[in-house]
Amino acid sequence: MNIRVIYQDITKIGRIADAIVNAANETLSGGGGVDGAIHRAAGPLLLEECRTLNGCKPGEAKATKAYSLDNKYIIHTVGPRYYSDPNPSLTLYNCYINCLKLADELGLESIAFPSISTGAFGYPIKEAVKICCQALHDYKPKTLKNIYLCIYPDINNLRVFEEAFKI
Ligand code: AR6
Repeated sequence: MNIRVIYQDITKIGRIADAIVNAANETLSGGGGVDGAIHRAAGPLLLEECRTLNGCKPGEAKATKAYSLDNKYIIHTVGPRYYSDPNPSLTLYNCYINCLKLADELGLESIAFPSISTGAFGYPIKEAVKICCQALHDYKPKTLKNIYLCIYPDINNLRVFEEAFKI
């Protein structure tokens, strides 16, 4: 898998990513941060489909259509709340792995991730990037070829990801 760290609003990555990942919450009914941006960009039909999914547990992943966005799918995952999750590193690891698995099940070649849990859910960026690195390193892809890590809008977070993923 090619892994690229990019400074990019994930809602504007366009069709180079077959799927974009949403850092959602258990209700899948929208919110702030990247979740809010994705719902605004995809349009109100996204919320209608999300309401049929019966929520999502931390570490799990569920796919919807992408509606007004140019991607084929949105893969919604729920990261750990750093200060209350019983095992935040395992939950975060599961988020990345389950999104990758779902993308492969859908036959996708490319997927874009935001930095899951490092905003409202309070996961320290330096710890989160290690988990992200480990998960992407451990995963054995089937159809997936390109992974984009969309780090935005915080430049410091970008530097941390660039440092961790430099070859
Ligand atoms: N593109 C890429 N990354 C972004 C964008 C964007 N458009 N907007 C923000 N980020 P957060 P969480 C970064 O809070 O910590 C929501 O209310 C942001 O700077 O979006 O998993 C949900 O509904 C940060 O580095 O997600 C949940 O309730 C990263 O994305 C809760 O927040 C993740 O920040 C989930 O919290």
